[in-house]
Amino acid sequence: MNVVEKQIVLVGAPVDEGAGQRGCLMGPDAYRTAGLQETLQELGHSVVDHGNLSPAEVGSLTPPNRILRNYRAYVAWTRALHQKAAELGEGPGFPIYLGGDHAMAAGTVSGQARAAAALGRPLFVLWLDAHSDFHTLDSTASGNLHGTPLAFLCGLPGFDDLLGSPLEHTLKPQNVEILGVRSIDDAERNLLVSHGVGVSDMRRIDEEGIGTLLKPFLERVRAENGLLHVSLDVDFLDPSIAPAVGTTVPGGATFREAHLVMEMLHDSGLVTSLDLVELNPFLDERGKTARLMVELTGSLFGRRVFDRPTRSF
Ligand code: NNH
Ligand code: MN
Ligand code: MN
Ligand code: MN
Repeated sequence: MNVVEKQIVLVGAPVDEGAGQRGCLMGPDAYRTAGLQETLQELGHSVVDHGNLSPAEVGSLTPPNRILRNYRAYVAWTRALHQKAAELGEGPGFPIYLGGDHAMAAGTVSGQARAAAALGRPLFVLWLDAHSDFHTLDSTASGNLHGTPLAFLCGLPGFDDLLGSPLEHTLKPQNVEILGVRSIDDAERNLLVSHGVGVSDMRRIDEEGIGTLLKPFLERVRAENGLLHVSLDVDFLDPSIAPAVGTTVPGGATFREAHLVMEMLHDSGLVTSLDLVELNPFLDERGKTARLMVELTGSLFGRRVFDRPTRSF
């Protein structure tokens, strides 16, 4: 086996306030129950579980828009996760953030970006999702804050409360690739286009193949000596194989497409941190989705059915 042993750190982020439905707070324990740690250890990695994080204490805040739901919790979680990710990102371990809804990525990715900047490396982000999560606090129509983290991370205005000051280490929109998207609100579409975010929707996946789309992005990460954060939203997957998510959208990635992405990411050796987000165990069918997410994570960490020389992408 051509597996490079990694020191994996599990961080539970039971963020429940960003989604429209409750239940994502049970996500970290569902991954533990589905055997995430054991799966990764069987692949030869060392794994430590740091347990679940708590939100930071925050003082009084005035939400900038009355439609926003649980704004204070968004701020509190972002601050706690940012701090943790900034520390882990500079260390030797590979952090896996166990969500929790996608609002958590405001903290995990901004922390990883801060660490990347301290290491003098650019951070790239692969956002595997049915949605683009590129709303500002003004443009969201649902008020569900899990629809906003990527806009915050790319430095769009209006998010200064999240860390108490403007985000210092923003992502370059061209260094973000959203793959698998099939639900974009009009306001988001305009923002994605005007900022130049990389977007590959399901139609392009159908026409060109998911591997063909992923390859040039990985080549760019390598050419620029980048670090790569992967943010995997359960709804990237087709609802038939992954029902445990509050925002299912038909026509998602198949079992094989999702595995190919993870296998290519593994072979690239480029991934340095991972979010597993939006798992809502309350909606699962006998642990099916949690188990699939664990299996996909195993593929990202070197599980292969038949050993063959590692291909580089
Ligand atoms: N765009 C919608 C909103 O802002 C849906 C976001 N929901 C997600 N994102 N699950 O991944 O409400
Ligand atoms: Mn999402
Ligand atoms: Mn700095
Ligand atoms: Mn989504």
